[in-house]
Amino acid sequence: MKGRDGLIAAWGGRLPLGDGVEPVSLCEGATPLIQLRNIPAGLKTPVEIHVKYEGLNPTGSFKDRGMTVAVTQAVGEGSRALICASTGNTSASAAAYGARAGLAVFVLIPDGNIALGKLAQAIIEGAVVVQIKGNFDQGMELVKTLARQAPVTLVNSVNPYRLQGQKTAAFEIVEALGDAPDYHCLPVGNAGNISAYWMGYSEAAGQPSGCVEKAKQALGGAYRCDGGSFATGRPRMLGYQAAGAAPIVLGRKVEKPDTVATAIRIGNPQSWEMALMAGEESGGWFDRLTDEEILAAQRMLAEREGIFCEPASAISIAGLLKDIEAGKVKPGSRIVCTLTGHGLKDPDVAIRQAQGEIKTVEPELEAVKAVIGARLG
Ligand code: AN7
Repeated sequence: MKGRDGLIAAWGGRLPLGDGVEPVSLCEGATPLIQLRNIPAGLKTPVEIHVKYEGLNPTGSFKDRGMTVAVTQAVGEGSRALICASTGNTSASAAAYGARAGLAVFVLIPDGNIALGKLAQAIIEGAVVVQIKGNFDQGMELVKTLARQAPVTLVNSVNPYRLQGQKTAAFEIVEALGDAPDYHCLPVGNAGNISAYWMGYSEAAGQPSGCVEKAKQALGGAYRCDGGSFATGRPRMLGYQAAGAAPIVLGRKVEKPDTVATAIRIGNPQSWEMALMAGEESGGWFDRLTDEEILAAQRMLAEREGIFCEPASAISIAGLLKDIEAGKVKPGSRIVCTLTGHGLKDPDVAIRQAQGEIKTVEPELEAVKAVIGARLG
């Protein structure tokens, strides 16, 4: 299967790394595109929905796509240390790729607002974890300054190599479907991923985009996308934010962002401008969803399709279903939603959702039979 050896091996000709570079890889990418069956069957509007299950990357999120490219480049530049601010997944990915490359890794995380699985990953992979008594946006400002003053490479998505890696998800989708979908739905936090997908779709279709121009500016002569176009069109990009952390929807920074979807608890997105370009150029839009809507979608996906993603990822399904209901999505469309992170990242939220449903009984046949009878009737 193409991509089994990691995405630099698969897509190197479209990435800003020299020929013959030794990739720092954990065999990321080539994630499944799963067509939903039961959820679309229950809708009044006929649509085809696929999910790009990025939770199956090596550290359980899409961040690995960007990290393999950013860390490979960092090693090539002779860097000895990585730094990032993170709501969790970037830190887990930086810790893993840093360990693989033998680099020191420093991660700044918001105090008390990071999912347990992500914290476990950063710790076991040997990163120096610095909890700041503040939020992600404050951490982001700190690491941007630190990267200018100390010998550390910043691996947040303001590092242009990150988005180059992340754009490969769009390439994989075009390959899997034979062309671009009609709509692509994503959670939006720091807004890097929606920008990266739009770059990828634009390059795949050989069409111009402000996002590609930005990447060319940032990368200079290193920018590369060989091999020509292999799609005829591009999707409308739909970006969803949590109601308590919706700066792009509101058109202003949010000082104290808050949401159960801690991954996207971000009030000042670093790729704000590029995300707006992606929305405008594609004819897409942004919207916000409440925590209740996010959790309902997470649960629906798990119960009806057997797919477990983290809360932030479920917002893409929550937003899509709401927009289908509102008649904003053309009947007969083919849609892709990215499930950005694995459900196991955040066991606390999942278990809280299931509370009251765990039956405790005596270790006796009749007691267990009563539970079975109650469910099957
Ligand atoms: C599961 O890890 O920002 O809009 O520091 O973990 O590209 O930021 C995570 C973001 C969506 C939002 N889904 O993507 C971090 C971090 C999951 C995430 C997003 C994140 P961007």
